[in-house]
Amino acid sequence: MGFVNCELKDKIAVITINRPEALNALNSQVLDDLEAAFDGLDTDVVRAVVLTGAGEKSFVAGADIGEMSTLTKAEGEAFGKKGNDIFRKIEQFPVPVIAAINGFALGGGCEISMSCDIRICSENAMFGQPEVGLGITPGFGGTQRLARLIGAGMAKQLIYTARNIKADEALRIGLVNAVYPQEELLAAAEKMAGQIAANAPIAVRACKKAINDGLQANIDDALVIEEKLFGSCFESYDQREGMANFLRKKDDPAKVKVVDFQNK
Ligand code: CO8
Repeated sequence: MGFVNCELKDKIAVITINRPEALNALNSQVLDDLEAAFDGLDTDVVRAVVLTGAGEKSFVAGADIGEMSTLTKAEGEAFGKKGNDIFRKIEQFPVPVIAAINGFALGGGCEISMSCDIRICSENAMFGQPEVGLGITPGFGGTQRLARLIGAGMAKQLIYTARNIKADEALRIGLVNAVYPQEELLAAAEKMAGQIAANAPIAVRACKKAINDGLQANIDDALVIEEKLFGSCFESYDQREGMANFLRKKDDPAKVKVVDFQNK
C-alpha cells in the first residue's frame, strides 16, 4: 500500500514505512498510508505490531522538510495536528506496538518511535530532535513525550541543543530498551512480539490501557483505573483457562501445557 507495507505473520503485524529514497521521511501521504495500515489491522487477530523503516540506513529521518518549508501558520498547525492524531492513534492502539528503529530516528522519526510502547534499535541508530535548528519546535509530540520518557532535564537538553545521539547513549538515557546488530533487529522485535502474542490478549491490552491511562492520572485515580481493568479480566475465558492450567499443573505436572489463549 503506497508508502507503507503491512505484513501479517500469524498473530503479529509488521508495518514498514517504505520511502527509502527520502530516508522514510513523513510527508502527508506517508502519514495517510500509515493511518490506513493501522486502521486496517484486525485487532481480534493481531496481538502485537512491529513498526520499522525500509532499508538499513533510516527508520524515519523526520517530517518531510520540503513539504513543511512553505507552510503558513494555519497549515503548520494543521500538519502538527495530523501527525499528533496519528501518533496518538498508535499510542492508544489496543495492542502493543514495538518500534524496531533501524537507523535515523530524527525529528518526527524520534517522535513516532515515542508513540510506540517499546523501542529497540540497531547499532547504527541515531536519535535526535533537530527541529530548533530548522526554526520549528518538535511538533509531533516531541516536547511532550520525550520529557515524559527520559525526564524534563535531559529532554530539554536534547531539544534545545538539537544534538543527535547514538544508540548507546539512547540506551543509557532510557530512550530505547535494547540495541542489536542491524541484521538481528527485526528478528529480535518479532521474537518480542511473539512473546507478547503468546500471553492472554485481553490482559495484555488491559495492561497497556492501565499504564497509559494511569500515567495521565493522579495515583489514587490511577489505582482505580487499574482495579477496574483487573476486575474486567475475570469476565474472560482466558483468565479462567490460564489459572485452571496453573492449578492442573500443581495437581499433576504431567498436565502442564502451553495455554492457547483465545482472546475471549
Ligand atoms: N525530509 C525530506 N527529505 C529528507 C529528509 C526529511 N526530513 N531527510 C532526508 N531526506 C532526503 C534528502 O533530501 C535526500 O533526498 P535527495 O536524494 O533527493 O537529495 C535523501 O533523503 C537522502 O538524504 P541525504 O542525502 O541527506 O543522506 P545523508 O546520509 O547525507 O544524511 C541525514 C542523512 C543526516 C538524516 C540527513 O538527510 C538529514 O539531516 N535529514 C534531515 C533530518 C532532520 O532534520 N529531521 C527532522 C525534520 S523536522 C521534523 O521532523 C519535525 C517534526 C514535527 C513536525 C511538526 C509539523 C508542524
